[in-house]
Amino acid sequence: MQLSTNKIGIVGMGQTGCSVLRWLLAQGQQPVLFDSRDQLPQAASELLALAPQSLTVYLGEFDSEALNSCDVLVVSPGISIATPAIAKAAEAGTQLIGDVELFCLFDERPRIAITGSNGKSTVTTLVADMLHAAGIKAAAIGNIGVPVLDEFGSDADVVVMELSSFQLETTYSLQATVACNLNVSADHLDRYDSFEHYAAAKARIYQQAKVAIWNRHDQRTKPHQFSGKSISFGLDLPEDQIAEEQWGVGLEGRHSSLLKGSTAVFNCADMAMLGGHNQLNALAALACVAELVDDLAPCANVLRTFTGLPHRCEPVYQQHGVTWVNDSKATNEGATLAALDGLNGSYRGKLILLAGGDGKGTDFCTLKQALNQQVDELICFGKDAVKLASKRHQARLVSDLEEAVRLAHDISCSGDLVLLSPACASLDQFPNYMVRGQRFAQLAKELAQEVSS
Ligand code: UMA
Ligand code: ADP
Repeated sequence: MQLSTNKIGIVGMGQTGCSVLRWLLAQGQQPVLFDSRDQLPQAASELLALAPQSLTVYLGEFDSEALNSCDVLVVSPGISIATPAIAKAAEAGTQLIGDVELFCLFDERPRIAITGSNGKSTVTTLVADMLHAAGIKAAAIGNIGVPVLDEFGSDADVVVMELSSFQLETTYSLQATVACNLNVSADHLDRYDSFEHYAAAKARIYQQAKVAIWNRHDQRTKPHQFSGKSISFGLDLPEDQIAEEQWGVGLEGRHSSLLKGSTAVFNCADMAMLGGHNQLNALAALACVAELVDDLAPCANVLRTFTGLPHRCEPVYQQHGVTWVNDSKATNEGATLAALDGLNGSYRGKLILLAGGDGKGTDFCTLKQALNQQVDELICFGKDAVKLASKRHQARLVSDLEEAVRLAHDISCSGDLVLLSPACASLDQFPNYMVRGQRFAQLAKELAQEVSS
C-alpha cells in the first residue's frame, strides 16, 4: 500500500487510534479522525494538540459521506466493521484495515502471532520471556495492551503478537513466522452472527504463515488448506508417525514430562503454574519458541519461576484457612471451566464460586455441568446474574461484587476456596477486569480485618 497516494481515516481514537495517529504523523500523513463518542478521550485530545498541523475530526454518529471519502479506513478493534456506516464505506470501495495490517505491511521482523479464546496473554508473555532466556530480544505486543505500531522500529529482534479475533478480521498480510491458535470457545457472541463466524475470524491467524501450531484437543484450531508446517500440541502422547514434530505430555521414567515427540523437555512437577490448561500453554509456548531456538533448556527453565500473570487464578489472600483466588480475567465460560479444573484438588473444603457480569450474549450452557458437579456454592452478581444462576440447581443472587464477597465470607470455613472467576466481562459494573480483581482482593482483606478487630 502506498501511504502517500491514499486518503486515510482513523476510526476510533482509543489506545489503537492514538498509536495509528502517532505512526501516520511520523510518516508525514494527515489522516482524518472519527470517533463515535461526543468527545475525544483525553489521551487523543492531548495527542491532537501536539500534531504539527490541524486535522479534521468527526465526532458522534459516524458520517457516511466523510467515511466514504477515504480510500482507507484504519478501524479500531472495539468498533465492529459491520457498523452500517463502515460497512457502506467498504461497499463503496473504501479499504478497511486495522493497525495490525499496517504494522505487518511495513515491519519486516520475524513475528510470532498468537490467538485463542483463552491463554493468549499467558502464552504471549511466556514466549517473549523464553526468547529472552535464549538471548533473543523480543517484544510482546498487540491485544496484550501494547498497540503494535507503538513497537514499530524498536530494537527487538522478534515481535510476539497477541491478536484478538477483532484484530484478525482487519488483517490480510500477517505472514507470521509462527502462528498459534490456542483454543476456540464461546466469546464475543454479541459481535458475531454465530460461533462459526467467530471461529473463522480466529482461523485467519494462519494466513500465509510458515508454521501453524494448533491444539489437537480442539479441532477448531486445526489449520485447513494450509501449505506450511503444521505442529500440534495436547495433553496426550504425541502420535508415533509424526512424533518428533508434535508436543505432548507423558511419562519419562516416573515423571510426567512435557515432551517434544519422544524427548522430555521439562518435568511437569517443576512448573510454577497450576492446572492442565497451563500445561497446554507451556507446550504451545515451547512449540513456538522451538521454531527459532535450537537449545530449549534455558527456555523451558522459565517455567520454573513463571507463576502466571495477575488476575489469572492468582491466590490473593488467605486467612482462617480460607484461600481467596482472583481469576477476574476469566471473561468467558472456557476460562472459568479451566479454573475449576485447574484448582480441583487444591482445597479440602467447599469451592465457593463468585461469577457474573456481562456475558456478551452467551447462554452459559457449557458451564452447566461444572457448576453442578464442581461448585459447592454459586454466588451470582451483575447484569447476567439471573441467567447464570439458572444453570445450577441452587444459587445465591446478589447485586454486586461487594455483596458477593461479604456472603462468601459469611458462608466460608477453614479449608474452603473462594474463587472469583466471573465467566463474564466486567464492563457492566467496573472500568475493566483489573479493577474488578483488585476490588475483590481488597474487599476480602478489609472484611477479614473488620471481623478480627
Ligand atoms: N469506542 C467507541 N467509539 C469509538 C471508538 C471506541 O465507543 O469511536 C469504544 C469501543 O466500543 C470499546 C472502547 O471504546 O468499548 C475501546 O475500543 P478501542 O477499539 O478504542 O480499544 P483500544 O483502546 O484501542 O484497545 C484495543 C483493544 N480493545 C478492544 O479490542 C476492545 C485492547 O484489548 C488492546 O489491548 C489494545 O487495542 C491494543 O492492541 C483489550 C480487550 O478487551 C484488552 N480486548 C478484547 C479481549 O481481550 O477480549 C478483544
Ligand atoms: P487471554 O489473553 O486469551 O484472555 P489469559 O492468559 O489472559 O488469556 O487468561 C485469561 C483467562 O483464561 C484466565 O482466567 C486464565 O486462567 C484462563 N486460561 C489461561 N489459559 C487457558 C487455556 N489454555 N484454556 C482455558 N483457559 C485458560
